[in-house]
Amino acid sequence: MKKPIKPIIVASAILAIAVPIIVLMQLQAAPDFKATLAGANEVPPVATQATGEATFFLSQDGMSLTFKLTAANIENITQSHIHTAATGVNGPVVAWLYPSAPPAVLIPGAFNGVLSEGTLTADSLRGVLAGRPLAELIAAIRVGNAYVNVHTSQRPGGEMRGQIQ
Ligand SMILES: [Cu+2]
Repeated sequence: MKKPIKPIIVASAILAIAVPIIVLMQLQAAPDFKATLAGANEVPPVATQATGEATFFLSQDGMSLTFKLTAANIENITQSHIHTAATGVNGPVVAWLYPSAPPAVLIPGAFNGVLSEGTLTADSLRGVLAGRPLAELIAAIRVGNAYVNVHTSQRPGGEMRGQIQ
């Protein structure tokens, strides 16, 4: 006759499985904001195979914005920024994503992968947001008034763009 399984063992086994899953879920939490980049989103639209994605995680205290920017099927990247403007409108640069500060730095030839990773703070803000709190950029993002774009040597005005949402 089998011994009954002790409840404490069952509880331990459940915890042993559940805790790592919960930790993993937190590590892979959905980003607070995301931008999907394509040539069609540029103003005017650009015919290109290039695609990209930017993800943003806002810190608990709202003082820093961690980002990761990937790009694919693109050539001769020179720079990437956050600009402020609504969909369909071009606006000024307010933060640099690649490189982290001017001047632009050409990556010759094809590029596929992580273009840039970093953390933006109030000190990262430029142009119309220079000297302003990070909360002003976050407010612009929340109302759909900010976008990421990637510039190339063949498309200096921007080869692909995505509104941050
Ligand atoms: Cu730009």
